[in-house]
Amino acid sequence: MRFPKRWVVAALAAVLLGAVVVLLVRAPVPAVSGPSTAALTGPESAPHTHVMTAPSGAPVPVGGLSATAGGYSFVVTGMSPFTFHIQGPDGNPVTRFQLVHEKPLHLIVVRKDLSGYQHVHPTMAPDGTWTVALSLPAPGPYRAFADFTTGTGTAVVLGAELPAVAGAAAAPSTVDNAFPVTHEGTLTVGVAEPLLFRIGSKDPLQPYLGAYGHLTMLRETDLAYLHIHPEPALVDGAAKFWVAAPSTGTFRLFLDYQVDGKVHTAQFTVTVR
Ligand SMILES: [Cu+2]
Repeated sequence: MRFPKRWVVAALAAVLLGAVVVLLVRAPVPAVSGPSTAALTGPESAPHTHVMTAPSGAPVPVGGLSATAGGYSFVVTGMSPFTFHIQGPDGNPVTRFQLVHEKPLHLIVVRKDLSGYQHVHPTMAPDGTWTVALSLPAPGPYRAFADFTTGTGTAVVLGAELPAVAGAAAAPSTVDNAFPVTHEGTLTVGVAEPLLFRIGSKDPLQPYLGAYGHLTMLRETDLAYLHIHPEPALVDGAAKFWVAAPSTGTFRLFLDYQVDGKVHTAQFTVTVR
């Protein structure tokens, strides 16, 4: 019995599509306790999984585009030192946060031109006021991202614009390019693709804040924010991330990692077509 050729082609395509779907569904899921890639609508107990299982071309959520989202607001109250609080849906400062990657809140600061990246961990007073020393030399402005999970399990990323501080010391960036870092992989819109980072040091990568790397991805045009963690084990010595690009365009990637007890940051520019 002979089938028309186009039936055979269609059947083959269906089998291949099935295989792709199986591969996507089987893609390893990184630590589900990581900071969210931007869940801004309602409770989100399993950040990252929406990205990992996103069907081809599905929208990838980003965060940090506004200071208010999901009922939470990033309220800046001072610049020297930098102080702020997170206002909750009830109008009061939030005082309960979950530890995510060993910290209750991760603060990323970068100048609007994507230079001067800093990743710091402020401390919170009992009334919900967060404080950290930030050096923000002119010219600004800067953008600050507060990445946290509330005590009730809502993962949120809020972004606020900060002015430069008159007289602030130069060179605050934590990007040190201490070792050559190479990356392999091609990013695709809406599809989680592997991205491997290899550190050119004689010592191996060590866990830092519970992961073999912390990848912050910022879109050049509007500073849309994604934060991603790798697979829990190294792959042939490399940190393996699964990254779904939210759109085409140019992105700046900042990789925080630890070698020989010291934290370093490498940066990359990636174009998604
Ligand atoms: Cu952090």
